This record gives sequence, structure tokens and C-alpha cells, in this order.
Amino acid sequence: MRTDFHHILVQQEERVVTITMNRPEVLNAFNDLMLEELTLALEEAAREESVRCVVVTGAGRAFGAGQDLTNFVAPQKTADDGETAKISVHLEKYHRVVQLMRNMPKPVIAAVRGVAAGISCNIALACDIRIAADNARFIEAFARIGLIPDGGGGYLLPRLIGLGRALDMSLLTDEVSGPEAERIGLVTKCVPVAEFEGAVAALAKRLADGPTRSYGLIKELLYKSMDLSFQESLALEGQLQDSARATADHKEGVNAFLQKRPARYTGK
Ligand code: LHQ
Repeated sequence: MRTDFHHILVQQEERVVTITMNRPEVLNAFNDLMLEELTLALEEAAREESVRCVVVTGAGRAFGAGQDLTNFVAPQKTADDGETAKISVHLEKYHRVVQLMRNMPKPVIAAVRGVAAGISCNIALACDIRIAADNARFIEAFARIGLIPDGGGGYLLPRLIGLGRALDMSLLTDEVSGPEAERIGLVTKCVPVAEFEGAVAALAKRLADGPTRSYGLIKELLYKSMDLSFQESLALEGQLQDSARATADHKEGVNAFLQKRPARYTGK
């Protein structure tokens, strides 16, 4: 994996790659370069066969504070024709990020310590599994500045925590703590901050040692089924199970069971 970035850190340890958003002086708020670098790292992690689990996290005391607002004070004029640039054009870059995470053929973990606000919060929502430290603060901050949840938040948030709570978080923009996030299903696990790094590493290792092809197919089945009828989901399930059945890891899993030993998955 490439590691020479300005605003992200990329570290690979065995089969786990950790991508750390790294602008701690602004709580890892996104500028264009950090957004571009995150995109490049996710693209490479998707391609790289030695990577079998991706962790996305933030440096310092935050996960991320959303879009860097220093250049978003007023609607921007494009350099060439003076037209007001549409925010939707800029948003396409974030859409690429959330789609990369969902389509990643391996698990993606959001490891959230401290604040996750605005688009940073919604990037965490697009990960497969969210683990929080007990000092986490989730804020759908958009309405605080007169905007609406973006980066897929309008789709993902109600599906994760239900429409009522999603409206509450989005309209009132109150902080949701790590323990509360666990209680309402916004994260699957909340741990004391002192145990956070160990818990993230253990979770990532467990997933990285698993049947990666099967994990990719599970993601495809669950994510696509959100938009399918039951009948359509059953049809998709058949196709995907045929693919899973053809993997070396399926064979290994069955053999390991019959031989009463732990499975050694290769991700193939
Ligand atoms: C920041 C930021 C920040 C710059 C903290 N920018 N400096 C919008 C537009 C376009 C396309 C994509 O989508 C979006 C969606 C969005 O993401 S909208 C939401 C944008 N984010 C926010 O509205 C959050 C703004 N930040 C805050 O409300 C607070 O900083 C939070 C609640 C995140 C954290 O509060 P504290 O823990 O009290 O920290 P702090 O406010 O003291 O921040 C520390 C520093 O970070 C501070 O700089 P300073 O020089 O005073 O130490 C902040 O100015 C800076 N910072 N967020 N988004």
C-alpha cells in the first residue's frame, strides 16, 4: 500500500490496513486533498489482495469534524465563468468514498474516538461495522449550518437507527455519546477509551483472518437486499451462495469442521 500521503496515514499490519485521517489541528475536517487521498487509499485497499480488512479512523482526539468550513463560508464562484459552484458537484467526491467502502470486497470498520460530525459521521455510517470509544460524540451537524445530511446519511441513518431517531438526530443535531450510540444501534460496540485500540485491533484481526470472499458476498447480499423484495433477495442469495460455494475458504471451513480443527482461511 502507498504510504506517502499528506493528510492521511496508511499503515498495513499483516492483513489489516488502517487509514487514519490526519489533520488533528482541525479535528480531521476534510479539505480537498484529504478527501482525494482517502479515495486513493480506499481504491488501493479494494484492489490489494494482501489487505483483508480496512480500518478507517482519525488522528488525535477526533474521528472527524466534517467538511473543513474555512473555505465554505459563502457559496464559491468557479474561477472560469463566475458561476456559483454547486455543492452537489463537490459531494460527488464524497459519494465516491462511501460507495468505495460499501462496495469494498472485504470488511470496513469505522473506529470512532471523539467527535464524528457532519460528513465524517456519515462516512462512519457507510462502514460495515462501527466501534466507538466511550468518549465518542456523533453529531449530524448539518442543520447547525443550514444544510441537510449528505454522504448517504439520509439513506443510511434511518436504516440504522429508525426514522424517528434519525429525524431527531438530524433536526436537533444533538450529540449522541458512544454508550448511547451503542444503545440505539448506531454503533455495534462501545468500549472504554483506554481499551479502544486493543478492541479495534482484535476486531480487525478477527475479520482479516476470516473467509474474505464470503464476507464480500455477505456485504453484497445484505446491502442489495435493502432495496429488493423478499423474492428478489432470495434469487440474489442463490447466485451469491453459488459463488461462495466455489471458494477455497468454503472447502477449508467444511474440512476444518470435519477434522475438528480451527479453519485457516486464505481469503480465496
Ligand atoms: C474546524 C472544523 C471544521 C474547520 C473544528 N472546519 N475547522 C458540507 C459542505 C460541503 C460538502 C460536504 O458536506 C458538507 C457536510 C458537512 O460536513 S457539514 C458539517 C461541517 N462540520 C461542522 O459543522 C462541525 C464544525 N465543528 C464543530 O461544531 C466543533 O468543532 C465540534 C462540535 C466538531 C467539536 O467541538 P470542540 O470539541 O469544542 O472542538 P473545537 O470547536 O474547539 O475545534 C477544535 C479546532 O478545530 C478549532 O480550531 P482552533 O484553531 O480554534 O483550535 C476549530 O475551529 C477546528 N474545527 N471543526 N469543520
